[in-house]
Parts: sequence; structure tokens; C-alpha cells
Amino acid sequence: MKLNEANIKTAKALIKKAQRISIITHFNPDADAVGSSIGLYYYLKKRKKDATIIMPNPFPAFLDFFAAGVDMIIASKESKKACKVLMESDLIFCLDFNMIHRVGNQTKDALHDSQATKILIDHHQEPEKGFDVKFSYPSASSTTEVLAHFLTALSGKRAIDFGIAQAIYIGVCTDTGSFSYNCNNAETYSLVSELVGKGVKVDKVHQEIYNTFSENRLRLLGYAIYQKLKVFPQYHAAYICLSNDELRRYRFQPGDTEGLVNYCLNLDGVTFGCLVTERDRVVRLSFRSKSDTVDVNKFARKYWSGGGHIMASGGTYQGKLSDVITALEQQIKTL
Ligand SMILES: [Mn+2]
Repeated sequence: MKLNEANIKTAKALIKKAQRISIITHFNPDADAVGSSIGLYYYLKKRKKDATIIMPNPFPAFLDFFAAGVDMIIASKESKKACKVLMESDLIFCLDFNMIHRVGNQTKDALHDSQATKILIDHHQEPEKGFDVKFSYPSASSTTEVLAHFLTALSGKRAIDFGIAQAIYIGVCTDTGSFSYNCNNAETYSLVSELVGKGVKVDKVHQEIYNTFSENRLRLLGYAIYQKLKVFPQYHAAYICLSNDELRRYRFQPGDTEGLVNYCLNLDGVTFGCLVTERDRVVRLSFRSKSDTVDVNKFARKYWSGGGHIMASGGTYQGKLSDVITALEQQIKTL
């Protein structure tokens, strides 16, 4: 990955002169979103910059092991404060999203209206206008992979210390499903090799991320697969749908359905998987594909005002869960 040199020069100058820097990522932040935010935060702090992380809403508890103790504003809890910080910043880093509204309702207007220069670091396709400097690399495994190249371009390989290396590794590892998709670039493994060289303990990170389920989360997984998986062999599709009531029954916590959609693709012959979850009045949809001929980014954009990547995407719907299911089952027939 060769980052645009003119953009690097611009970013360097912007960081140097910035008095107040904010870092923001997408709503329902995943490990790549949290990892890239924290990695960049450590870098800026080390350079004595005034930097603030704004998380749209709480991140999954399994990320506490490396994110606990990092100061951040949770916009869903302190929206006024979050908006104020955005409006008073002179530089805003936008990480792991490609459209302003992806930061969520609490901060999207402030992010849009803020006079700060906005730098995008991301790997989603077709970022919208509204970012001033773009480091958008859809072929990258993760935003943290782009961030690694960004920091190296700014300050050399020494820029990445252990804390930053671990944050970067977490994004690469989770956004590739532990190196099972989106990871055919030799370059990704060179980066991982360097990260391990910086002290990242791959086994420890995997323990923290994958083997720290609550009992409720594990039982929810069992229930979802046993009772809720619906398979359409003729359309090579499967989906799982979980209502508010069902999630409540298993005392749902953010992150508890992380990775659940991938179980649909465990089925031989199934190339399209979907997880539908109802959260209060919003229905969330996650899509996964394991075939080059099924583009779930297009699917999410076309039907669910969402988007993402060819193999992984998402969308939302304000309305009844039953309406979503009726529509989805029709859409599956067009696959
Ligand atoms: Mn990502």
C-alpha cells in the first residue's frame, strides 16, 4: 500500500499546527473502529497533542482489556459534550467509516457543520464528499492496516510502539475474521510480523477477544443457531433473526451478536448470510458473502440504505421487524 505522498505532507502539517484534535468512528463501534481510534490516540498523545476520542456509543466489553483507561467521550451518553468537542476542534480524524451519518444521530450534524479539517482513514468503498483529506483504501484488510501505513509514513516505523501495535493487530485480526477473509495480501502478513516484533502476543489477544464470552452470550449463540437459523438452499442463503424480546431474554450486551452472522456461511452451498437484530425501534441488518458473485455491499446499498464491503456490509431500518423479514425473504429470491 502506497499512501498518497501529497496527502501525507498535508496531514503532517495539519497535525503539527492543530490545537485540538478529535478522533471519531462509526456508530456501534467494532474492534477495528476502537483499535484504530486508540492507536491514533496513543500516537498523538505521545506527540503531546490535545486529542479526544469520541465513541458514538459504548463498544463491546471484550475490548476492555486494551481500551479500559483510555479517556473517551461516549456520545450516546454525553451528546452535548461530544458535539462541543467536535465544533471546537480544528482537526478531526474520521476512522473506519465512509459517510458522515455513520457516526450516528447524536453527532452527525456537529461533524458535518464543524469547521475543522476532516481527515478520513478508512477501507470502505466510495467515501462521500465532506472529507478534506482522504486515505481510503478499500483493498486493505482493515482501517488499522491503513493507519499503520499512515503512522509509518508520518514518523517512520518507530512510530509504532507496543500499545499502538496491539491496537493495530486487533483491527486486522477481527476485520479478517482471524485471517479467514479479506486477507490475501502478503503485505498484511508483513505488517503482522512487524507487530509481533513489537511485542504483540497473538495468543493472548485471541484469548481476550474470542474466549471471554458471558454464559448468556454463549447460550444466545446456541439458541440463534438451533432455533432461529433459516436456510434457503435454493437461493444459497441463510439468515438469523433476533427480536428485542429474545435479546432481552439472554441479557444482551453490546458485542454479544458479534460474529454471529458468519455462522450462516458455515453451511456448504450457502453464499449469502444475514443477521437481523431488533434494538428498540431500529432493526439492524448485517450481511456476509463468501462468493465473488454475491456483492453484499451492493445489496445493502440497494435495499437497506447501508453499505460496507463486497463480502461484509450492514444496513438499518426504522420500523417493524416483521416488515424487514417479509422484504428480506423477497430479496433473497433475487440473489
Ligand atoms: Mn473496518
